[in-house]
Amino acid sequence: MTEHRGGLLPLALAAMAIAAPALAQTTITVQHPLPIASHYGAGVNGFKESLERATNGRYRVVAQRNDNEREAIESVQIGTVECYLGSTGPVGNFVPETRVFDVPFLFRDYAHARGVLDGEIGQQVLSRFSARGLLGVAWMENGFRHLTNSRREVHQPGDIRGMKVRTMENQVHMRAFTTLGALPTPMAFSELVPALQQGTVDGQENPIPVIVANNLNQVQRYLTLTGHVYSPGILICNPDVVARMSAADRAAFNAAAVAGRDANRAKVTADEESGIAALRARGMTVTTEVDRAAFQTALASAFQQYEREMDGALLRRIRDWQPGR
Ligand code: EAX
Repeated sequence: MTEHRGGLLPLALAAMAIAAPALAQTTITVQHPLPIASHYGAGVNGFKESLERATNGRYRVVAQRNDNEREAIESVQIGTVECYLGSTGPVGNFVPETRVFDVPFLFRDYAHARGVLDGEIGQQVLSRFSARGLLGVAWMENGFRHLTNSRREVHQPGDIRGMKVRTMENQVHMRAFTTLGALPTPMAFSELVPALQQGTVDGQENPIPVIVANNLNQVQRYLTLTGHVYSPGILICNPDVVARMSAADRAAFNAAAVAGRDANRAKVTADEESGIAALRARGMTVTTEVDRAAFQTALASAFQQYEREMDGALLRRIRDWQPGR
C-alpha cells in the first residue's frame, strides 16, 4: 500500500469507509449433479459470471456438486439450498406438469425441443412450479438419451427384453422400459456407477454429455444411439431467492439464467459432436443402426396410456410444433 505522509487523504479515506454502507453481498448456492467441466457446470458458470458482473459482485454464485438430483431439489424446496441446475429426471415428482416432456420420441431434434421449451408451452409449464413452493427459472438441457449396457449390442426392441436398465426416478421413463419388456430399476445418479460395477443393473440410459463426463465407458461396453427421449435440464430456485430483489436485480437474475442456458446448450452441442468418437476411442462398441420405428411401434400401448393420463391436446401441440407457428 502506498505510504502517504500526513495530509487530508487518510482522513478522507477513513471518512469514506465509515460513510459508505457496507456493500451487503448475497450468496446464491447452485447445486448441480455432474463435474463442473460438464454441460451443467457450463450452465452454472455462465449464470455466475453474468449475475456477478451485472450486480458488481453484490450477488455471489457458488457452485456445489450434489449427484442426487431429487435430494438437491428437496433442499431447494425447503430453502436450505438456493438453486438447483440439473436434469428434470425427478422433477415430475414435484411438479407433475413437467412429465409431458418426458414422453419418448416426442421431440424430433434439438431445435424442436429448445423451441418448445423456450416458447409459450415451456413458459406455461415453468409457471406451475410456484404452486409447489419452487421457482422454475429457466429450461436448460441434458440432451437426447441413449442406451448403454454390458450384455450385448442392441439394434431393436427385442434386444433389451429382460435387461435390467437403470432409469431415473421418472415414472414416464419407467413405463416405457416396462412396455419394451425391460426391467426398469429407478435410482439416483449417485448410485448408478456402483450398481453398474456390481452388476445390479445391466444398463442405463443417458445423453452423450453425461456418458462422457462420467466415463461410463469404464463400466459399460455397448452404446446404442436410440435417442429414445429428450431430457431437459432446468434451473430451479427457492422463491425467496428473488422475493426481495429489486426490479433491476431481478432483470439481471433472469438475464443470467439465459446466459447460463446458452452456455449449457453450447456445451451439449459440443459434447454431442465429439462425444461419440471419444467413447469409441475409449473402447465402447457404438451401434448407430437402430430401428427407431420399431421402438416407437413397440411403445404404442405406453403412448396410449400417456395420452389418457396427461393432457393429450398438449402432447399433440408439442409433437406438431413448428418454428414460427
Ligand atoms: O442430470 O440421473 C440421470 O441419469 C441424469 O441424466 C444425470 O444425473 C444428469
